[in-house]
Amino acid sequence: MRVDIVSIFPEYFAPLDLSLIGRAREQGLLRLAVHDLRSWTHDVHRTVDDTPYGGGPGMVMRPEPWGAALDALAPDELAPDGLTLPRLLVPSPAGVPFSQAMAHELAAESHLLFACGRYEGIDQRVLDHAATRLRVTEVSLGDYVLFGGEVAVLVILEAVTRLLPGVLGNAGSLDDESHAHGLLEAPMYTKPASWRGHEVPEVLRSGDHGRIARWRRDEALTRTATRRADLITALPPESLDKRDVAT
Ligand code: 6GU
Repeated sequence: MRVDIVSIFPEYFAPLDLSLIGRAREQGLLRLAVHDLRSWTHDVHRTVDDTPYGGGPGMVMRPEPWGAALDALAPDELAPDGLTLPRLLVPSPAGVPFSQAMAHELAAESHLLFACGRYEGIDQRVLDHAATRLRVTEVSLGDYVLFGGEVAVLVILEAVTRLLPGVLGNAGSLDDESHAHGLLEAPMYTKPASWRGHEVPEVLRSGDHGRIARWRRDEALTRTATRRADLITALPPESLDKRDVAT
């Protein structure tokens, strides 16, 4: 997968050299480049923002540097099949909610482009123009406001990279995790069996794989019901087994 990030703070992305994302890059599973938006400015002050039309507080990112950046990173040449248009992602608290389902969708793309806005956002015409030749998605991490899109891109890229084939050693760990089946994951334990007066639940030490699976499923259901009732409501009824609904 190819990933390009455009930001006025390229230094934010230093952590992408580390850990599993760093290794995915070394292995060539992820071809990632970070670009400074100001390299597409031409004035002596390298200006990227201006006051909003219509008034109001704050500044808005001017369209010209963004237009030049997107022209350079997603040239107009369409693949013959027309299916490999790059996907432009614009982090914004006004976007559609990011989710594990979207992470899977993005992990199947061949080219992701991230446009990090700051201030009150990017001039809307940048997105409107980009939409004439790219697939554009404004995406939000949740109902709170960050200074800019940089941290959101780190989050989204981490969620996507771990789904790329070859990145996780044990692909089985993708199967059980929170959100994989629309439920939160059951609690996990390791040695020692007793620690500061807290015991590992007996069932997990029983060796009875049927009982263990049942216990984990019940814990996942209870956790999800208490912490995220919205996820229970969204479960397809056929995903519940007989013992899930037994009284
Ligand atoms: Cl994706 N960007 C910004 N700037 N703020 C956010 C967000 C994204 N998601 C939640 N708040």
